Amino acid sequence: MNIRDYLSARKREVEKALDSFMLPEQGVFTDHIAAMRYSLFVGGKRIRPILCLAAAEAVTDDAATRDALLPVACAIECIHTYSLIHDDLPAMDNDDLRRGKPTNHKKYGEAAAILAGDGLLTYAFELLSRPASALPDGSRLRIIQLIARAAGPEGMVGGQFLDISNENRDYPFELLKTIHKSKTGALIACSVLSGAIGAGADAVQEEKLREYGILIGLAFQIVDDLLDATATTTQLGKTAGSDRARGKATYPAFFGIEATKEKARETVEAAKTALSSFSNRAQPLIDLADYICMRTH
Ligand code: GRG
Repeated sequence: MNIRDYLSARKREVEKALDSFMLPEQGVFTDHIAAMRYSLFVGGKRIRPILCLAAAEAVTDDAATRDALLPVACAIECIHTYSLIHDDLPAMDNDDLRRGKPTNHKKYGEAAAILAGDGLLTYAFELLSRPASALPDGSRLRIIQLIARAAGPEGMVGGQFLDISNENRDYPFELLKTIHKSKTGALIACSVLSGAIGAGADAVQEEKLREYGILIGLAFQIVDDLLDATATTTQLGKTAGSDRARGKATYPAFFGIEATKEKARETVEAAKTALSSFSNRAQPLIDLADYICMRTH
């Protein structure tokens, strides 16, 4: 299956699962649930849940084990969506457009958007902690810890804090790398590692997939920096050029466009090399690394 067909098949699978796991719009909390569902289903490439499932496929061909990871994959997408809702708020990036549609606070108001984000983050952990038949309790607990760490103060939230508190300041490249790895890389890396752990990876497989996840997490953000500097708002579905407007340090600001493209390519090649000992069941992960490098939105 080529990568485009693979991505659309997995996207459909993830969206079906998300719809079945997410609370229905009914009862006394209808309006709150509608705001959560709005951002969850307004679009999105579903890269993180797809990486989680593809990592599991690289480790096992047991379909039941892979299916048991669907709640994990969906929980990660809920956390990602919460981070986008909060990132768009007036106190943060103050954006009007996300996934090509009005941001959550533009549609529902600021207070409802904050709560939609809070609801998605919390609900993700409810989903993760539900007993899943084919996922042993030991790996489930490890996955929950891993995701909490990746999303929390030493991961995405901490990275966002560093990013915001250093706007309009000159800072060393090492700090930019830390921000990229924590703000964006951590959740992507943990999507891969969760899939590996849930599928019963051995220690060597786990280490290789950890390395792959960290590298593609970094590559993803390098490409995001490039797209922000070179693509249009229509292509991106969110405001283009916002990094420069907000005085953010980025790879293109440090190295220029061409050298940044080369760094993205090198990082993706290193990620693919980390998978050299896997069977051809890891092909989707290899293709996903290339897709991350070549993506246009
Ligand atoms: C508010 C706690 C908190 C964290 C925000 C993720 C994040 C941290 C901010 C988003 C800002 C941003 C645009 C970061 C660049 C990388 C990134 C996460 C892009 C969006 O991810 P995609 O491209 O989005 O996977 P879709 O819409 O396809 O899901």
